[in-house]
Amino acid sequence: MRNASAFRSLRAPHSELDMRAGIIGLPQAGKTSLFKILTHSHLATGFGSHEAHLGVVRVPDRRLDELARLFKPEKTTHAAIEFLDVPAISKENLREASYLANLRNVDALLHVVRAYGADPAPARDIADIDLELILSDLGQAEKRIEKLERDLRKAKDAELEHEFQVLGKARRHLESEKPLRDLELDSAEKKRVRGFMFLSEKPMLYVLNAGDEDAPSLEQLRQRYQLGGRPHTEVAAVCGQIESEIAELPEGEAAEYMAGYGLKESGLERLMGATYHLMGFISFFTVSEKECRAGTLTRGQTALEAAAAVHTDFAKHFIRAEVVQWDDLLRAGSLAAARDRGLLRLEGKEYQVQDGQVVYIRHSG
Ligand SMILES: Nc1nc2c(ncn2[C@@H]2O[C@H](COP(=O)(O)OP(=O)(O)OP(=O)(O)O)[C@@H](O)[C@H]2O)c(=O)[nH]1
Ligand SMILES: [Mg+2]
Repeated sequence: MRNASAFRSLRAPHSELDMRAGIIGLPQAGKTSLFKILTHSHLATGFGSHEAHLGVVRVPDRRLDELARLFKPEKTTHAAIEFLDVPAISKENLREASYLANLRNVDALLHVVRAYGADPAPARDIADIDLELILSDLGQAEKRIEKLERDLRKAKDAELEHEFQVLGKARRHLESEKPLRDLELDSAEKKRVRGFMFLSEKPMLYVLNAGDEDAPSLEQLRQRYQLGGRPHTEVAAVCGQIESEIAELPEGEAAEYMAGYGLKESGLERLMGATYHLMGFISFFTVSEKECRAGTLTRGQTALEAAAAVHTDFAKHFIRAEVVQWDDLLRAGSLAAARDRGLLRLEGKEYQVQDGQVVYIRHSG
């Protein structure tokens, strides 16, 4: 855990991150409360803070824990997501180069929306913040377009022409006050746009921060405010106040409090589920006496990509992948036993890894 000025560039303390996410929202929406729920850190909330916070969260996974009980490895490594809590979004902040740079560097945004207290208006708050992101992107796109126009007047260049054409599309979309995350592009165009790290292009998790009275019915908030159905977005809810306090308690006490409030799972588990769903992430596992580890892929990624995620050499010298569903392996008791029972399947480079599979890479390296 580190504190850092919001206006300095924050760098990841760990190189092995599965994802980076930025927490944004209006003043007092509950951003720091959410950060505490995620990172179990002890921070003061409610001071109109000008500090940014950076924390790495180990993604809880019962499947990995059970595999680790079987293999008793020296090391168990959960997936890791870095969260960045920045001061409230405002026109001023969005003009700060370092504030922008921090947000541009994340893979997804979590927008904390006030759904507690008097007259909550999540749809309005979401529209306001989305508009700020859109205007910031528009400024950025226009600046680049002007430069491209100057350069293209001097010399023709196919690459620059393509960039010019894609940015024109993006600008028209932004001018109609729509976020880039719902602009349809082909894969070459998408790659171009991604290079600019536009804020409104990032997948977005809307996190409704509800009052205590909504604790037993958090799943219903999404319907109440009708926030579903937007492309590349997902909706989750927390009770910021109580859940950030519960996050500071020892595990046994936490369970008791959660039950008392009618909370069915921890805020961390709920938010991780929504984040994985938003990103289209699946988990695969690698197991040995040395290390049991959760790896992250997006749905549709292959055995070769899993190998590369474990070790670049494994991908280079890839022969075959042996795959087995985590609970089949657990019941068999060992990889050898699973192999004997025909539970291990031999797959090639192009095989699409499924959520919950243990992947054993055979390589010639
Ligand atoms: N009643 C109620 N108050 C809340 C809830 N969540 C947050 N608050 C209030 O809002 C204050 C701010 O919460 P924070 O998590 O610090 O909000 P923030 O978005 O980080 O605020 P800034 O960083 O100042 O923009 C808290 O101290 C609470 O007083 C909630 O669920 N219920
Ligand atoms: Mg804060």
